[in-house]
Amino acid sequence: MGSDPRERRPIKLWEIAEKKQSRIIIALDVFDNFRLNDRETIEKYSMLLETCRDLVVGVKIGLPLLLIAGSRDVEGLVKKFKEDFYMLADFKLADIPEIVNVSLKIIGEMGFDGSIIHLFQGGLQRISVDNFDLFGVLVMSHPEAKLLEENIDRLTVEASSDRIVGVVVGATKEQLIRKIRRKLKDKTIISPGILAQGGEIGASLRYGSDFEIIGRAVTLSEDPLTVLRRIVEVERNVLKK
Ligand code: BMP
Repeated sequence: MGSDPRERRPIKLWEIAEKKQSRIIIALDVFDNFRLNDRETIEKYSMLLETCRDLVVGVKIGLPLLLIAGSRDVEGLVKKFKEDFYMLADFKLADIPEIVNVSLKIIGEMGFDGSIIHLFQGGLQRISVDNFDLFGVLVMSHPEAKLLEENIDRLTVEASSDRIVGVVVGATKEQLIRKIRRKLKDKTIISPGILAQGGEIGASLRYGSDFEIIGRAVTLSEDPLTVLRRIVEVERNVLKK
């Protein structure tokens, strides 16, 4: 696989990135200070996605939104926006292959394009990935994620499976991004931890990551569009160099 984004997997993610000239995946989480009920939270995010249609490539949805809004409303949100965004389920699955397969089937039926799973449990060869993308967690962004880092070489071998299209590597661990980029040349690296966790905008892209995952800096902002425009501008300048 070369450096031409059109050749890279997941195809839909890279096609949207090319079209929008952006590398942002937005994380839709839920926080106490929203002071919204479940339905209002979905409506808030629906409005946010309408507003940032041209700037954001992917949408990452995790357990907090699923648990508060319920699977039916999350499915509605996913299906409403899946033409414009790459929809990524982040339930960090880690179970026996039979249960992972059942979970992935349901996640796929909800309209998601891909899913994040853990790698440490093994059994990837028994996971079915027909028309569905899997991202493996390699390095987490929080400082305490030592067990993963101590086993990075073994997890990287696991991630090299053809069932895995991409890996999560924290934006706060720049040297590890560089190391993993060298080892997993054809995998898409997505990096959370920008701004709210201390990662500098665009820095992970400089070290070899492909997409930056951004949550609170946008979702808790009074002016998300201005924040997103600034991030896209910085990222474009990094990628030009
Ligand atoms: P924020 O930009 O608000 O810190 O959000 C980061 C998002 O990325 C959250 O949804 C979190 O679950 C996710 N994430 C992370 O922060 N670090 C990881 O190592 C893996 C993640 O999925």
